[in-house]
Amino acid sequence: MNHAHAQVTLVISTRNAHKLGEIGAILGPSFRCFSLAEFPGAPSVVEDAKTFEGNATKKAVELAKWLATFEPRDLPAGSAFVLADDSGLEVDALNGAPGVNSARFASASAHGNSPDSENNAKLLSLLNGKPSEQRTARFRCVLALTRLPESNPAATSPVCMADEAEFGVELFPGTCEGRIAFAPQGKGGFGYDPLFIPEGMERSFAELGEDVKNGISHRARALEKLRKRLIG
Ligand code: ITT
Repeated sequence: MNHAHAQVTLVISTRNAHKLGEIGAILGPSFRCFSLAEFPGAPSVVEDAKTFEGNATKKAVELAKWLATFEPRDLPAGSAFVLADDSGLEVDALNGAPGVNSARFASASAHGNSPDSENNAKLLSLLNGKPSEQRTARFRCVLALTRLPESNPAATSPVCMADEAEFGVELFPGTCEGRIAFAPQGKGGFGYDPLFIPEGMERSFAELGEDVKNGISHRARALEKLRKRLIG
């Protein structure tokens, strides 16, 4: 390992490849990121909390517990963390919906994600007839960070009994204000990006491209706080 360039190791607790790509691009080379693709047995988490904070915490802690208990591989203990991102879109005219349900807005099931195109179509239809000034919205992101506990070579699952409090989760919020367009615009990004026009701009996140988005997004703002906390 090259110690001239100190790295923080993160295991990113997401199954959303777009989020993963943005997190890696924003954090850059000072962070060594593992994804869930490298841990195919990791449990999937039921996101049933009512807040972004609650769901981000669940995603971080459940993966940390599993990694410590079942995956004694060579993650550098002490400087390795699990990072989870829970995020979504809050539309003022819809009293904050879709909010924590953003990924499954158009889904009949409480836990199954729905396709982005269906979520966007549902949002547009609910805002049908609303003028620009009634289309204000924000993206919100809450990151949850927890240190990876030392795995126990004796393999008697020391953290099985641990509850969430023991994991000392730190939360990093970020928001990006904007408004909802009248029709999808642009092909970049993911999720609601074709419908989200950030404040002060005329084009959507999907049109602005990843460099612009990653400079001002909710995720970028939350990750900036995380970077300050971990490497100053
Ligand atoms: P993981 O839980 O595995 O991380 P997920 O996609 O299910 O993946 P969330 O529960 O946090 O993640 O839901 C986030 C949803 O909010 C996402 O699917 C999009 O619909 C929307 N969203 C969040 N950030 C976004 C962004 O930067 N651009 C567009 N839509 C975004």
